[in-house]
Amino acid sequence: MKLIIAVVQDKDSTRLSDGLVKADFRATKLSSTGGFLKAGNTTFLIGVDDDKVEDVMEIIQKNCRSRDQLIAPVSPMGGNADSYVPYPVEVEVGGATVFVLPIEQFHQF
Ligand code: 2BA
Repeated sequence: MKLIIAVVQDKDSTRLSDGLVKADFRATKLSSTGGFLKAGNTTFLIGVDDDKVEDVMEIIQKNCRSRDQLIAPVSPMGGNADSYVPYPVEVEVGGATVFVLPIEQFHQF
């Protein structure tokens, strides 16, 4: 068994959940925040049998797309000066960042 952790953009999260439910996969959605943009994103935890990992990858690829995002400079006043970016930055935010981890045990009580 594997645990798939997928960080996706909020805009794609409903479509991805619908795609997973439709294909009979179970998932948990967590609200998360990107460390770089400090913007909300969604993290999916999906537990699946090894032979289903590729099916889940296809669903993720089909439902999540990358977008360019322009980050406007924000004054550090009252905030953390370490994170201040003094000029607009355009970054391409990926459709999904996916980790696949081996699961030692799975229990449901
Ligand atoms: P963020 O950390 O907010 O990053 C958003 C996008 O900003 C990234 O898109 C990347 O294009 C850019 N970026 C991130 N760090 C950067 C840096 N130090 N310098 C320049 N540009 C940078 P993605 O790579 O597609 O990542 C989308 C989101 O996936 C990330 O949001 C983060 O929440 C998660 N993520 C990406 N890589 C990760 C990793 N190795 N471990 C954990 N989470 C990760």
